[in-house]
Amino acid sequence: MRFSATTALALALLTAAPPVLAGGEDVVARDAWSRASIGTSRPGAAYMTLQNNGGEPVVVTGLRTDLAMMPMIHATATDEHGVSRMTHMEELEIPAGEAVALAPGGLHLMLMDLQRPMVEGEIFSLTVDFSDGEKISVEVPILGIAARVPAD
Ligand SMILES: [Cu+2]
Repeated sequence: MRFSATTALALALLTAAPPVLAGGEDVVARDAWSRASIGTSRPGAAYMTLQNNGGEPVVVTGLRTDLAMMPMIHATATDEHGVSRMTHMEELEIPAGEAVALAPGGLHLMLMDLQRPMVEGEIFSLTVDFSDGEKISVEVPILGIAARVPAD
């Protein structure tokens, strides 16, 4: 009896103690979505807003998902001839107390090397890594193939 009570208490303490987080806990992802794909030959795209509720800037340094071998952050820019180009961003800073929107026509997550088709109605998990070692896990719903993604 005594042993099991102690064990139960230890387990309760383990599960109840919140990890002390800096960046990861201050940042929340909202409004995540993506679009269904035709097969896997072209990269997928995903969008979300990253809100930094903390008092320090945080920097996104990496993305991980089992859906794609190489998820990355792209920025879309349109030159003076109206030609849109996407550039890879190694890092993305989210200022203290601010939100950065990844949305069609601008910053977005590019899911390079899809491992399976993106099927409407399914949800995939994406882990966002921050420079301070923290991370958040985001559930991204896959919308219809006709969901508007004008710049991609
Ligand atoms: Cu892109």
